[in-house]
Amino acid sequence: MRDNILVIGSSGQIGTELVIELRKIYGNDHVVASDIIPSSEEIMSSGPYEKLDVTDADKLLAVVKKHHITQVYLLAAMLSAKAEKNVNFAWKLNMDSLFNILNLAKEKIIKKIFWPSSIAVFGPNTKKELTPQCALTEPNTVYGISKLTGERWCEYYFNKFNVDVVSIRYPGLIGWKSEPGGGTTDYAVHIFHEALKNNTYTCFLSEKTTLPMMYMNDAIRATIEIMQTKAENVKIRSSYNIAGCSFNPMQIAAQIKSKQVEFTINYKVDFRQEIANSWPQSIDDSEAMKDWKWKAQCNLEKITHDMLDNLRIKYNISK
Ligand code: AKB
Repeated sequence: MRDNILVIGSSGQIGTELVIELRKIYGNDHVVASDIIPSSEEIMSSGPYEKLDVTDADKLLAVVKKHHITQVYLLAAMLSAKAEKNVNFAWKLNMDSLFNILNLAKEKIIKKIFWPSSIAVFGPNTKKELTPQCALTEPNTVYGISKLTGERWCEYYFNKFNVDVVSIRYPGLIGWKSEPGGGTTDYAVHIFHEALKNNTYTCFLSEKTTLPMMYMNDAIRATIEIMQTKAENVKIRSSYNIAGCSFNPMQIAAQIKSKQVEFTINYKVDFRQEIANSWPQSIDDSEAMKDWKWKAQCNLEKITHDMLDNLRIKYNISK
């Protein structure tokens, strides 16, 4: 029997790109997009879409049954910066959504789950450079606490109920097809849009704030690769560290300038600086490399080149 896939959060930064890639692999009719708001034109016109609030367990079950869903990618979540301003709702959304999906697998209604964790599971006392898989996890943000708690529940459901759930700890993600919403790493996407539209950007993190980042192509590939690898290769059922490249606002600005864009960056630090300060600067992803052969391909130079090229087309700006 072919797998039928439900992507929850198809209008978000990852969902917008993941649905299209999954449809190429599994066929348009086998990948159902879902969100509380409509997804991109490309998604809406190329396959099934369901309006779905994942905290509504009854509606979720109805959608899963209607489309004979076997696999779920749960991407709906409130990210770090927004969660700090919406503590109770962020906790409810991030935890209820996960339990609703884990329980579907526990009851054998679905077979496999992808659930994203984040570098936000680490905290201010964690080793900052090449943070290992099993480093100290003492997050001090609502988002980080929800992701760490989610990791523990994923491992628990795997051990106790044999639920086939896999997860990766995403760094900050950069892509041109959609904009991020509510994260601390969002600056690394907005900077490209503003560079091309206004030739200037005011950054909410200080110039030397180094964070782990990843290009969306790598993130989508990692997501699909861990779902497709044999279950016995997945030795870690909480969540895997994965690394792309690390850089700070000053370095990304220098790359943008080196591509002949007239550009100035200013700094106006806000509450997101404290969140960024609590996170690692770079990640050791050797466990993912060993277990399911993960390897990132994009560096800052390639990301900058690709982002500017694609956004120039999007905004109809000539070189
Ligand atoms: C955020 O900034 O909140 C996210 C993340 C690192 O998980 N991009």
